[in-house]
Amino acid sequence: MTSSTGLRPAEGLLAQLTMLRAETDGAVVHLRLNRPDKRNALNGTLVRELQTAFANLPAAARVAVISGEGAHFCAGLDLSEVTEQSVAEGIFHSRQWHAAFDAIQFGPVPVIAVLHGAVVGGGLELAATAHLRVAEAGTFYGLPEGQRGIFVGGSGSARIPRLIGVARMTDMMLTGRVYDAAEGQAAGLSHYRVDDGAGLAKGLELARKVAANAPLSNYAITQALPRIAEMAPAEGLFVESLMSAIAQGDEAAKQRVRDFLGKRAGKVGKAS
Ligand code: 1HE
Repeated sequence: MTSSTGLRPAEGLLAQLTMLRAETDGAVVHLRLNRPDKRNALNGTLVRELQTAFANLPAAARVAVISGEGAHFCAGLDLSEVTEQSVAEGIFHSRQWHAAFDAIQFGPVPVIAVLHGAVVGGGLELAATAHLRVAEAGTFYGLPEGQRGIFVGGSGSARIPRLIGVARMTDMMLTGRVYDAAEGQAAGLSHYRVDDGAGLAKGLELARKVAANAPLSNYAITQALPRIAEMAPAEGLFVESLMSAIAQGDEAAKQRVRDFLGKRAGKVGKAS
């Protein structure tokens, strides 16, 4: 049955996931963390299901949206899983998160995270894998690893400083400082801030816009751009030239340029 969001339950492998609820309209796939009784804390099953979902998106998928069921986006690492872990198990556990989170950031489609309530610890690490973040007014961000006697292990040390800088992340981890939605937005944690309850609608609105772009252009933006930004300028600019020629050579790009020149496409800042 199609819901008010225009999405219907996904079929196939995505329908078999137990801690993620998947729905789709074809181009947009919405994955909702579905463990609200534990505030969507990320246990091994949920992390593996995220990896499975992103490795098995339907061929028609053009963009994915991640959100959380219940009062919070995600309470981070399921702390009940770490108390008896050996050092070696801790390393393998962290590497499993890296594999799953890489599958999100470096998967085939742009990803939009819709945030509300707690976005803490591994929940913030998960949010940082997305290419766009929408935060509801009641969102709050924390990195309580310092207080828990642990360290980020879900790629937060690589991804979060690229959003807010090492200095802010150091403060959040050392002092347990919590950012509210407005502070998070100012620091660079979210791209869009909306009223409570309006996050998914905004996320889906953005998703449908992004899905209307040429797929190769979206791929270049989400996969080439962040890599080029990590390169020395000379190497980066060479890759930029290759990527831009590849994207431009695609028939979808040629058609879009012809549409603009033929006055059949919208102008910047105006609806088409
Ligand atoms: C959990 C977890 C969890 C809740 N692991 N079980 N993350 C944290 O340090 C965050 C810890 N959680 C919290 O601070 C709060 O739960 C929240 C602010 C997120 C939400 O508060 P609230 O009042 O809505 O819920 P609650 O009553 O605290 O929790 C409801 C249940 O979820 C409760 O279980 P119950 O059996 O007593 O009902 C909680 O124990 C459970 N729960 N959060 C396990 N995180 C790869 S490295 C990543 C490192 C980290 O992520 S460190 C940060 C961990």
